[in-house]
Amino acid sequence: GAGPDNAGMSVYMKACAACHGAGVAGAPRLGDKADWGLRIQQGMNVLYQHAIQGYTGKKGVMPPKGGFANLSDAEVRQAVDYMVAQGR
Ligand code: HEB
Repeated sequence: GAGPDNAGMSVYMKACAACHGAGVAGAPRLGDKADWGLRIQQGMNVLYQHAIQGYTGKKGVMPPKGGFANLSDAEVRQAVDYMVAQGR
């Protein structure tokens, strides 16, 4: 049914899966608990900020909003929620 999880999944599929599906360019793969564990420990606010504003980490570059500047901050947060739920 409709809900935040599905909204997050659809944003993920559109804007994030190209890198996070296969782990392209150092991106943590969806569902890879080993890679997500320490990231999740940073807290959701850091993950949201990194996804919305972008950042350079040890493994590569996360572009702001995955390069989809048309996404709202709320949409990006929903995608992060979806990714974190798969990474726990
Ligand atoms: Fe990304 C990382 C989200 C898209 C690449 N990302 C990341 C993270 C998150 C995200 C949450 C983690 C952070 C931390 O750890 O702090 N993404 C996301 C989302 C999306 C995305 C939500 C959709 C919007 N990405 C993307 C893309 C790409 C990427 C498209 C490619 C181009 N990322 C990335 C990388 C990383 C990330 C490479 C890692 C960095 C380091 O080094 O850490």
